[in-house]
Amino acid sequence: MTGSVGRVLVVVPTYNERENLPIALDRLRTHVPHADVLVVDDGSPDGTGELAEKIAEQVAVDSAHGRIHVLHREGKLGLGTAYIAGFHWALERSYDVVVEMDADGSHRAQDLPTLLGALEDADLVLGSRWVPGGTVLNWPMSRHVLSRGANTYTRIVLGIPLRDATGGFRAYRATLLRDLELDDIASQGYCFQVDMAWRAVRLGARVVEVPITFVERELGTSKMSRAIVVEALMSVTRWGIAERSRRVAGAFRRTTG
Ligand SMILES: Nc1nc2c(ncn2[C@@H]2O[C@H](COP(=O)(O)OP(=O)(O)OP(=O)(O)O)[C@@H](O)[C@H]2O)c(=O)[nH]1
Ligand SMILES: [Mg+2]
Repeated sequence: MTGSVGRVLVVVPTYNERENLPIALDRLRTHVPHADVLVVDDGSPDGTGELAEKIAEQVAVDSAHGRIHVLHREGKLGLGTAYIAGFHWALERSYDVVVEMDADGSHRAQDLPTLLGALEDADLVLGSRWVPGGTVLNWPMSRHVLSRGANTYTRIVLGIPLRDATGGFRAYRATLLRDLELDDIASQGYCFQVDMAWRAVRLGARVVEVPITFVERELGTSKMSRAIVVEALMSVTRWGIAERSRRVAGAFRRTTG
């Protein structure tokens, strides 16, 4: 898409999303018709990758819309590395904006124009469930508590002013992605999202949050495990301790030096 923010690529990672992907792609074409899409599929056993190829071929004849591309990887290598592969793909092809978006219907394509609009005055726009106007549909109380708790913990431990650093619906300026050291990022899942946002804040990037409506998936199964949540909390704690030690060491050097 060439709009006021330039050419847009929406990266959609998939693992066994056969039922959801056609709906997600259709909605993207309705709400952001000129955006290109890259599906990053990890050899989904349910045939999501082949289905994505078929849809890509069908839409290729329609030159008025953006194109759909598919990147196939060997096996389930994780959400974080799927995004990193998608980011490299986008940067190699000189896109101006790269969007992260799940395939399972949780991230609504109709909210994407708002994210892209906000990018005019930002380097990274986070779709946020936990700012005024943001909301989550169809979650049990336990998920609300977990997500809000994890985000409050992250905000305090890392000292960053973000309400929803774990969310995965966001838009990056390519210039910011080029400045982040992508090959250095080993985090997965929610931790990947926090890692990226925190690196952006530390670089002095303009990070803003806009409210979104997050809809719990109705079809297919979740790939997020308890282990990924625990990894995220442990990493945030480790980063927080390291950051505080750095600040204390800096203050000590200033008073003694
Ligand atoms: N390529 C790739 N995609 C993945 C992998 N794990 C998850 N995904 C995709 O990443 C997106 C987010 O995964 P979900 O399982 O929905 O995670 P979640 O949204 O935290 O969990 P739910 O709220 O239960 O849906 C979906 O589009 C998945 O298909 C992976 O290892 N590789
Ligand atoms: Mg999901």
